Amino acid sequence: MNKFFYNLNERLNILNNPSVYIINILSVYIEVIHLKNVVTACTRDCPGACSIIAQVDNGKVVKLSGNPEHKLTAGFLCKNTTNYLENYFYSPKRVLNPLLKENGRWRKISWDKALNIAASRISEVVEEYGSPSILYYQGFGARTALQLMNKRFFNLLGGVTTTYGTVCGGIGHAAMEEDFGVKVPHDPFDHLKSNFIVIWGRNPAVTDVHLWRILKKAKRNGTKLAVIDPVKTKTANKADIFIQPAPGSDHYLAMGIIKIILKKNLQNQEFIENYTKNFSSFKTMLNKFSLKFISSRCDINISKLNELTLAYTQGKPSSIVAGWGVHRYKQGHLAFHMMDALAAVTGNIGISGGGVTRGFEEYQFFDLSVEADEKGLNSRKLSMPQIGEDILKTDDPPIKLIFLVSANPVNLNPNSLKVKKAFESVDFVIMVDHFLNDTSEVADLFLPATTFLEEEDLIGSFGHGWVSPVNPAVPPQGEVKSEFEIFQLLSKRLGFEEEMSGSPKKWLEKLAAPILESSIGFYELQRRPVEMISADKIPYADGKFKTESGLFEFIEDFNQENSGKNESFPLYLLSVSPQNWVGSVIPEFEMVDGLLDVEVHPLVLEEKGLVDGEVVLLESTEGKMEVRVRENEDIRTDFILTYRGGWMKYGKNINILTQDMLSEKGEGTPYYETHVRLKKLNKA
Ligand SMILES: Nc1nc2c(c(=O)[nH]1)N[C@H]1C(S)=C(S)[C@@H](COP(=O)(O)OP(=O)(O)OC[C@H]3O[C@@H](n4cnc5c(=O)[nH]c(N)nc54)[C@H](O)[C@@H]3O)O[C@H]1N2
Ligand SMILES: Nc1nc2c(c(=O)[nH]1)N[C@H]1C(S)=C(S)[C@@H](COP(=O)(O)OP(=O)(O)OC[C@H]3O[C@@H](n4cnc5c(=O)[nH]c(N)nc54)[C@H](O)[C@@H]3O)O[C@H]1N2
Ligand SMILES: [Mo]
Repeated sequence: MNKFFYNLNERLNILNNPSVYIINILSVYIEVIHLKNVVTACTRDCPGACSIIAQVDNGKVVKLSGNPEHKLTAGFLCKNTTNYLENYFYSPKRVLNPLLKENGRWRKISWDKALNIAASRISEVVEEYGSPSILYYQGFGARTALQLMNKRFFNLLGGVTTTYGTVCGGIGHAAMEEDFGVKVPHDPFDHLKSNFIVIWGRNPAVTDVHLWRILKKAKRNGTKLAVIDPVKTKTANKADIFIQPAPGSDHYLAMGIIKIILKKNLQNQEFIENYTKNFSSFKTMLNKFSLKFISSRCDINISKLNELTLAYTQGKPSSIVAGWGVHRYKQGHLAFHMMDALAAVTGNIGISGGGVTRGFEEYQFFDLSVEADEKGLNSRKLSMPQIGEDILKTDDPPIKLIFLVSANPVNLNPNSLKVKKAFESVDFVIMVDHFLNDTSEVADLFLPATTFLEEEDLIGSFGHGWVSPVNPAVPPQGEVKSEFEIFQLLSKRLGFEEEMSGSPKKWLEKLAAPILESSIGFYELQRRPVEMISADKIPYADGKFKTESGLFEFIEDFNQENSGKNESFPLYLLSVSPQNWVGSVIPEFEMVDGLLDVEVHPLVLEEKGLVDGEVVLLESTEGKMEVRVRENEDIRTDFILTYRGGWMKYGKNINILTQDMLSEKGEGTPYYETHVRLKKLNKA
C-alpha cells in the first residue's frame, strides 16, 4: 500500500501535461476501486490468532500481512500464514462444491440436494432412534465465536451426543483449577518483567512465534532462559540452561527443585503462611522421596537440579511458561501441580514477571448462552480421547449419524485405525471442512466451508487476551458456505428456522455482549483487534484464589505410577507439532512420496544394528508402519521423535500407533505414553 501511495503522489505530480494528469487520475481511481485492505484474523488452531491485513486486488487476495494494530501480531506472520494463499486458500485441492460419496467415489452435487440429503438423514435418525443417536463432533480446526452456533443447532434439535474431554490440553487445566481455583495466565508481555523464565515442555520457536519473539527479547534484555524438554528443540537452542528429563517425569523434576529449596531454606515463608493451604501435608509427601530417588526418576543429576534451583530462586521474579508436551502423559496433571507448587513455595505468584502460564481460554469473552444448552434435554457425551472405542460400544441408542465440523479425528485422535473402524460402523457421516483428508475417507457427505478470508466472525485466542475481527476479503470461492449459513439452511428444512435466523452480525452482537459492555462499540470491534486484558493485570495479585479455602492449595499426595521399563516396547513415541503446517493440514503434494521420518539417538541405531536412512518397521501394541529412521543426537535414548498430522492414506499417520488412553485427571489424551519398538526389515 505504501508503494501505491508513493506511486500515486509521483503520478499526480506530473502536472505539466493536463492529459497525462487526467489519465493518471483515472488510472488511480480504477486502482482504488480494485485495491482494498481488509482486516481479518487467522482462525486456525494456533495460539497466535493473528490479526491480518488481507490485500485484495481486483477481487483476488494477493497478500496477507500482520496487522500492526495488534500488539502481539505486530506486523508479522508465521511462514504458514504467509504461504496460506498458495497452499491453502487458492489450493487446487480445496473443495469448492458439496460432494456426495456414491460407490466409494465423490461426486459433485448441488447445495439444495446436499442440504436435503443431510436434513432428511438427520430427521430419519431422530425419528427412529432419537436425537442422541447423532454425534456432533467439533474439532479444533477453527475456534471462532460463530462456531458456537453449531452447538445451538444441535441443542434445538433436542440435544445430541457430543464429546467430553480433549485431545489438546485438558490435563493441565484440571490441575491448575484445583490449585488456583481458576487458571489465569500471565500476559505474554509480562514475561519481559521476569529475570528467569522456564519454558517447560513447550516449543514456542515453532508453535507460537509471537510468544517466542517476546521471550527472545527478554533474553536480549538479560533474562535467563531454561528449557525443559527431552528434545533439544529450536527453542532449546537458545536456552541458558537446558534440561532433558526422562519421559513424563516432570513432576519429579519440580519436586526435586522444591526439596532443595526447602533444604536450603530458600522458600518464601510469608507467602506460604498467608496465602496457601496444605503446606505441611505437601511437605510430608515430599519427605517420602529422597533427592537421590527423585534425581534418578527424572534422570537429572543433583548438581543440575541445584543449578536450576539457584537460577529459579535467585532470578525472582521467575516465570514458568508451560506447554502441551507435559500434558501428554497419564499423570501429566502432577507436573502442573508441582510447577504450581514451585511457584507458590517461592512466592512467584501474584507478582509481575512470575506465575505459571499455560494457555488462555479463547471463549472466555463470549456469551455462551447462545448455545441454548437448556434446549438440549437429550444430550449425552462420549469421550473425545477414546472416541473410537466409545462409538463402537455405545448402545441405547447407538450412534447412527456423525456430523463433524473442523475436525480430522481419523488422523489426529489416538488409535486412528480404531477411530476409522468406528466411523465406518456408523450409517452416515457428514463433514464440513475445506479439504478431503483421512476422515473424508469414511465420510458420506462433504459440505465445503468458507475460510477467514470469506466470512464474518470474531475470534479469541489460547495464547493471549485479545479478540480480533474476522471479515470477508473476497466473496466465497466457488460455492462454499459458512457453517453459520449451512446450519441456518438446515434448520429451515428441519422446522426450527426462526430460532437460528438472523444475520451473522445479529448473532455476533449477542455473542460479544460481554465485550461490548466494556465500552467498545460493535462497529469498532469488527474493525480492529481489541486487547481484552491489559498486559499489566497480574493474576492473583490480590492474594485471593477461587478455591474453596480462598487460598492456593498444595496437593497432599499422589499415586506413584510404576515406571518399570517396557522391555518389549522400549521407546516412548513423541509426535510433536510440526513447523511447516498446522494440525493435519499439510499441502497434499508434500505427503505423496516417501515414508514418515522418525528420529532416534545414534546409540539406539547402533544397538539395533540400524543405519541412518534405513527403512524399518515401527511397532506398538496398536499397529505397525514402515518408517525411515534418522539419527539425531539431540534426543534422549528412550524416545523416538516424529511429527503429528501425516496422512494415513500416504502411510504417514503416526496415530495408528498411539494408544487411546484417558489421562488420570482432566480427561486428556496421553499421546506420548505409547511405547514402540524398531524392527529391522529382512529384505529378501
Ligand atoms: N506450526 C504449528 N504451530 C502450532 C501447531 C501446529 O500444528 N503447527 N499446533 C498448535 C496446537 S493445537 C497446540 S496445542 C500447540 C502446542 O504447542 P507446544 O506445547 O509448544 O508444542 P508440542 O509440540 O505439542 O510439545 C512441546 C514440547 O514438549 C516436549 N515434550 C515431550 N515430552 C515431554 C516431557 O515428558 N517433558 C517435557 N518437559 N517436555 C516434553 C516435546 O519434545 C515438544 O518439544 O501448538 C500450536 N501451534
Ligand atoms: N499423535 C499426536 N496426535 C495429536 C497431537 C499430538 O501432539 N500428537 N496433538 C493434538 C492436538 S494438541 C490437537 S489440538 C488435535 C487437533 O485435531 P483436529 O482439530 O481434529 O485436527 P486439525 O488438523 O487441527 O483440524 C481439523 C480440520 O479443520 C479444518 N478446518 C480449518 N479451518 C476450518 C474452518 O474454518 N471450517 C471448517 N469447517 N473446517 C476447518 C482443517 O481443514 C482440518 O481438516 O490433534 C491432537 N492430535
Ligand atoms: Mo492443540
